[in-house]
Amino acid sequence: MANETDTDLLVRYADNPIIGAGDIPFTCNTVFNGSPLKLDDTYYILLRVEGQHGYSLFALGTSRDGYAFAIDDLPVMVPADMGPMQKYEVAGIEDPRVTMLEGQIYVVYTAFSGYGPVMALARTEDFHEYERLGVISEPGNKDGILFPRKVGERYVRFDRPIGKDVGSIWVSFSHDLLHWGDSRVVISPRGGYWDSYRVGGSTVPIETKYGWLEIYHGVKMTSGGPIYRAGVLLLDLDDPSTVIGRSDVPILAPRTDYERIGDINNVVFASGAVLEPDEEVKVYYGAADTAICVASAPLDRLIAIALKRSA
Ligand code: BMA
Repeated sequence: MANETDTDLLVRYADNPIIGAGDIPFTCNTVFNGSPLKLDDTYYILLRVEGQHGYSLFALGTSRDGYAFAIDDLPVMVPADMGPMQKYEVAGIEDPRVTMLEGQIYVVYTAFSGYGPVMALARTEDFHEYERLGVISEPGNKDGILFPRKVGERYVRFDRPIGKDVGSIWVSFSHDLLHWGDSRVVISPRGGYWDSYRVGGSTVPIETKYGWLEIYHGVKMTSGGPIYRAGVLLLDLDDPSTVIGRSDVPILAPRTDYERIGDINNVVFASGAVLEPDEEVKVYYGAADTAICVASAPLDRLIAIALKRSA
C-alpha cells in the first residue's frame, strides 16, 4: 500500500515534529504556529508557546539549517502587564506573522482578551526587544499578515474577519501601517470542499512572476469537529484582491499521528514559509496545536497546483 502521506504535495520532513514542548527551556503546555524569517544564513522562528496557565506568549528559535532550532531560555514577548495594550492582551498573544518590510522586521499578532481577538502590530530589530505599535483592527479579526512590499502607494495586509459566522480572507490597505481600509474580499469558503467552513491567510505571501503565492488554511466542519488543511492561492501582483488561481485540493492535510492527535486534533496550520535559493519552499506549520513541523515543495509545483495544472 502506498504511504498515505504521499497524497500531499508538501513533503514532510522525516524528523517531524522539529519542536515540541519538551524543547522549550521553560515550562509550558504546547508550542505551535511559528513564523520563520531567514536572514543571511540564519533562520529565526517566532513561536507561539501556550503556558501551563493556558494563555500564549512568544519564544524565539534560531537555526543554521531550518530544522534544528536552539530555543532562547526565556520568552521574548509576553502579554503586556501595563500600558495601552494591557487590556487587549490579558488572554494572551497568539499566532505571530513576521514580515521583513522596507528593511524592518514587523510582527502582526492576535491579541486576546474578553473583547475578542484583535490584530496588533509590533516591530523588532533583534527578535528580543519588541516595540508595540498598537491595535490595528476591531475585534473578530485575526490572521493579519503584512505583505513584504507596498503595492502601488500602499501597504497591504491579509485580514480574516468573521462576518455572519463566515470566515473569508480579505485584503486591506494603509499608508502608515496603523490605519487600514479599502477592504476587499479575496476568497470565501467553498461549499462541499475541504475549505467549506472557514479560510484564513497562513504565510507571508511570496512574490512570483505569476502573482503573490499565498498558502492559506481551510477548515471543514464535521461531526467529529473541525479539520484544518492547507491550500494555495495565486493573487494578482498589482491587485491582490484578484484571484488568479486556487488549489482544488489541499497541499497538506492531517494524516500522521502528530497531526491527528494533540490538544486540538486534526490540525495542520501553516504559519510561515521560507523560499530557499534552489526555489524549494519550506512551510512551517503547527501540528494538532501541539508541535511545530516542516514540509516542503518546489515553488513551481505550488504555482502549478494553484493554477490547476499538473506539475
Ligand atoms: C485557529 C487559531 C489557531 C489554531 C487553529 C486550530 O482559529 O486559533 O491558532 O491553530 O484555530 O485550532
